[in-house]
Amino acid sequence: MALSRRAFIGRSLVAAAGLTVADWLWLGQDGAIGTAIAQTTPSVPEIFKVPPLPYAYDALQPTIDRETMEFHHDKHHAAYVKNLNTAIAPYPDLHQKSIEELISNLDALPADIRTAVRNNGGGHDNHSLFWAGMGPNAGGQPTGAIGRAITDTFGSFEALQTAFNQAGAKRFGSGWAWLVLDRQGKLAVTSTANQDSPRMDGQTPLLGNDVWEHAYYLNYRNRRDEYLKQWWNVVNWPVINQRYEAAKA
Ligand code: MN3
Repeated sequence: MALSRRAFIGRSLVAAAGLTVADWLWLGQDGAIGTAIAQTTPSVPEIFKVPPLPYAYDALQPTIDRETMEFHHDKHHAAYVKNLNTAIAPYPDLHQKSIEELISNLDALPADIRTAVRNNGGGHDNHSLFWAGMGPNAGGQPTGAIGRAITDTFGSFEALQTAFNQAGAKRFGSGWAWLVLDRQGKLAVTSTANQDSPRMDGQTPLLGNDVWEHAYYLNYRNRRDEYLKQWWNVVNWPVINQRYEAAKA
């Protein structure tokens, strides 16, 4: 018995939407399927996940307000992860790779997903570093090996702050300010556009500040300079020091 036209179209749409047959049967009447597809997000495999914040949404107040943290972590970061997973879903060979491996060698990726991984893989890695590199009751002077390296390289912590804040302020449009370990194993201040990662240039990111407007606009409005200045109050130096020692090892 041949499938009716309705059944054929219905099954095709069910497959396209990632619905199960049971979902489709439950939908019932003609016409309901289109509405259901519009309301049902096709399932995206959870290859990468958004790491939970290691502190409460309001823990960084008054430097970063609760609402900014909620939207930034739960909406912005989640979108990068979902888009990254969607991009690599058709390529099982990529599913076991770390995010560092994926974005450190973009040329090795299939050409049709290179831009998506650059933007969304970069976004995932940058934000994961960002959350973990901040904390409540933080800030102050950098300690340990990173503290000594900062003094040796820049002359003082204040000189690093000045260079870093300038990098963030001068970044036109959206991007990041960074303290990195460069290819020669030396500390350096850089800036990247959009969600590009220092890893894409063979550098290791140690400390990054997000200067996209979504990171500060609710609280600081257009005053990016003020955000950059205040942000040092939430830098978690013990974590940054661990990254430095791991990168040097
Ligand atoms: Mn952001």
